[in-house]
Amino acid sequence: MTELQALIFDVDGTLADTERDGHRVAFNKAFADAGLDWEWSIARYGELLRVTGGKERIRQYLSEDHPAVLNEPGIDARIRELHAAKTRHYVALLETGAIPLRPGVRRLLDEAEAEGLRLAIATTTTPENVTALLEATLGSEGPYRFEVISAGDVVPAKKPAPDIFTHALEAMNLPAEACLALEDSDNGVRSARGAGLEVVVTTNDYTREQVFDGALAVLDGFGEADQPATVLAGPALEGSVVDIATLRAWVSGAKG
Ligand code: XBP
Ligand code: MG
Repeated sequence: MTELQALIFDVDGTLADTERDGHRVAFNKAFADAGLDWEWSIARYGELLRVTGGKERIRQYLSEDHPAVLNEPGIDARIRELHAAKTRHYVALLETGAIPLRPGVRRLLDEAEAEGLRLAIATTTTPENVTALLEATLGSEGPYRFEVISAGDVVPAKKPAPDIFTHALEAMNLPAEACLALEDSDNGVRSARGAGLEVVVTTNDYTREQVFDGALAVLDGFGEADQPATVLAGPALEGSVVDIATLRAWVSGAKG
């Protein structure tokens, strides 16, 4: 049986709760800067999260709420500019330290490294955003703890397509059987499963009601001693947190 050798983390919603108070706020600031009266409420943003990728999300919003704008000349460049402004706002927001890692993430990263597991990232978001989050939460060395950071437009088809996980696997030169994906969304699970990976899900407010077909386990978080994790679907948890021994047991259980 192939032993677990690496963890591949999603970023938004998995490492940190970035969507509602991070990305959404940054999109709205970019719209306001541009003199637009577009404003994404918490609920509306939840609907728009069906589409991954910020530029793709703006385009989806326009198709639903301002279809005529999509036909204006230069719209592609305009979306790119709005998105670049959004990225600047998002990075500035992260630099204030406003968005922490989710409970248990730092512990799991430390344990994984102590056990010699390799770490990677597979995310839809823009590379600058990943660097900014990891530096703000883990310090200047944060990004270097991940051997591979597969992010954003490096692949043309974003999640739920499998491409970004396949990209990370190829960069690590590891087979899917030797890795485990950590995700928070149905789009992420479909992407990871499409790349042949087992997946463990930690849900958040935007993803709690989603269906995670094919996931090994679904929890409300990785848990900390003072914030026990709850299993929402899958095998029972021994103890109150998800640790590397738990992940290894679940992966080998799935392989039979
Ligand atoms: C994250 C996303 C991204 C972010 C915004 O999905 O869908 O679009 O919301 O990032 P996942 P950009 O967690 O599945 O990777 O604006 O930089 O695209
Ligand atoms: Mg996510």
